[in-house]
Parts: sequence; structure tokens; C-alpha cells
Amino acid sequence: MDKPIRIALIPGDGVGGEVLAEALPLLAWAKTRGRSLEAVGLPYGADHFLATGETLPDAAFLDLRDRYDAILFGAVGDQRIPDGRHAEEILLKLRQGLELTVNFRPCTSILPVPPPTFDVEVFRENTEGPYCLQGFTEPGRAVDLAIHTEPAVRRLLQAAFLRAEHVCRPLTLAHKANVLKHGHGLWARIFEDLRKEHPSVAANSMHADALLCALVQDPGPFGVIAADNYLGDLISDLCAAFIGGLGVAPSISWAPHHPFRCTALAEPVHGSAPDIAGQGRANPVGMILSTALLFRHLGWEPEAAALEGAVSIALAEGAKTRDLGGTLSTAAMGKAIRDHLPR
Ligand code: GGG
Repeated sequence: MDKPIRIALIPGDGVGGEVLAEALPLLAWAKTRGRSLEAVGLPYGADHFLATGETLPDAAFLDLRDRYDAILFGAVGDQRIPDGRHAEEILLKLRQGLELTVNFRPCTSILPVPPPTFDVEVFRENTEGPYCLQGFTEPGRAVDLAIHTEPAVRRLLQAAFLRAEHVCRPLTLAHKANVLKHGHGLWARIFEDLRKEHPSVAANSMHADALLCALVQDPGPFGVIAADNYLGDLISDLCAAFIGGLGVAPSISWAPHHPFRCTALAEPVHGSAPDIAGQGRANPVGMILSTALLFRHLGWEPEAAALEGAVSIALAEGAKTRDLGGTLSTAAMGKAIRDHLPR
């Protein structure tokens, strides 16, 4: 018998627990199909921090790094902790500490809409840039440093080139090297290097502001977009708007340079949405599609494809939460999707 895949479940804050609850039956379903896995719930989030003072203890981080294959994560963000300290020490510590350079955010039309459909995949660098948390505030000025290192930029761009090659789609680098001459200049230089190594990829780079304008006017020519942490965050949220909003957008992060020791992190793009938390109103589709990305990452392609198919069929039949103009609760939406899974 194969060693079971170990998956940590971290609901986090707000709607995180509600959407993660809809992923759990999917793990049970994968088991019925012969997949060997073990899921362990972990309490880290605002409630745990307020009760114990603990964010993500070092021992727990090391355990996640060394003894787990993946984390299914809900969301973090809680108004009771306005400086977001716990969110930084949990989510950013996981992304940075596990060196999860690649944050893959595919945005493909899943709602039954007339053509043209939207299909853009964002590769967002996930550990550096202005999110490296090295800044300070002093009287009269505030400074956020943006650090870009050659190994991380190269890893992210290499992953994006490989993906563009694999799916035979164009690759666009979003940057602002005209003003961010150092950091984004590095991105542009490495992009040019890799372009020579991947001559089959139709690769071009664009100033991010012009790219956003072009994307809204006509997303058709875009395929894969690569960007640093900050721009990738913004661009992927814009892309989510084309497919129904943040509630349906999935993501997965991994460390391509640690192929045999990498705890992958699958999480919906959305945050904790405190305005609707605890009301059963959150859309679980982003979480469920993130679970499909995790299945694919684990090599469970039939389960990933079946799950994505079940989401499409449920939506085509009119199953929708309120953010999509429907009436279903989080749990009812989860069930409407599961009803279309093969036994
Ligand atoms: N699943 C992504 C996530 O939790 N991101 C953190 C975030 O965006 N937090 C802000 C918020 O919840 O409002």
C-alpha cells in the first residue's frame, strides 16, 4: 500500500472554515476511489491567536514542512487583529518559509456564458517583492522595501515558460521596468534570457498598466501571464472578475526547486470576507477548484478532472450562491457539486 498523502487542513478565519468544510467530503470521495490520504485539522487563525497568543509556532511550521505533502487553507484576516499580525505570521510564513515561489492562479470561465470565454493563467511570484515585509514607518514617511532575487524570479519565470510551452499558449510578463528599474529590470532581463531557451513560446513583456487596459479591452490574445507578487495579486483579482468574481477563483502554490520535499498550499484566492462570515453565504467554488488543483498536483488527474467537471455541470444547471445571483447556501452549493461526482 502507498504511503498516505498527508494533508493539513487550516480553515483560518471568517469564511475560511465554511468553504473548507465543503472540501472535506471531496477528500473522502478521493479515498473511495482508492487514493490514500490522511487529513489533519490544525487550529491556526485569529481565534487561536486571541486565545493562546500563538500564530504559527515554529514546531508546527517545521512539522508542516517536513511531514506533510500539502495544506488545504481557507483564508486569513480578522478585524479583531487590525495590524494583521497573525495573518502575516501564518500565511506569509507558510508561503515564504516553504519557499512556495510559484502561485498558480488559473482563471477559466466556468459559468455558462456565451463566447468569448475567458481563459488566462496567472503565475504570481509568492515570496518576495513588496510583500517581503521589510519596511518601516517613521515620522513623516513610510517605507516598504521590495526585494526581488534572481533565483526566485528565475524559478517563477521558468515555471511560467514551461506552462506556456505545455499548453501552447502565449506568455506575457507584466512589469514596470520603466520606473522600477532595479527590481523589474531584473525581471525583464531574466525574461529575455529564458525567452531564448524557450523559442517555441510566443513571449512578450508589457508594462503592467498597459497590460491591464489591454486585458479589459480584449482578453482573447492573453494566455499565461507572469508577474511579481504585487502585480500578480492585482492582475489575478482582475482576472477573477471575468469569471464570476473572487468566490470562484482557485490557486495552488509550490516550490519547483524542492520537487521531493515540497508541501504544496492550495487555497481560494479570496480572503476571509468578514462581512458574510458565519451566514452560510460564502461561495465554496474557489475552495473546491483549489482542491481540484491539489488533486492534479498530486498526480490524481482523473479526480481533478471529475471535480472540475462536477463544478461546471452544477453551475450549468443553475446552482449558484448569492454572489453569482443565486440563492444557495455554502453547504447546498457544495452538495450540488458533489452530486455530479462519479461514484
Ligand atoms: N486565501 C487567501 C487569503 O486568505 N488571503 C489573505 C487575505 O487576502 N486576507 C485579507 C482578508 O481576508 O480580507
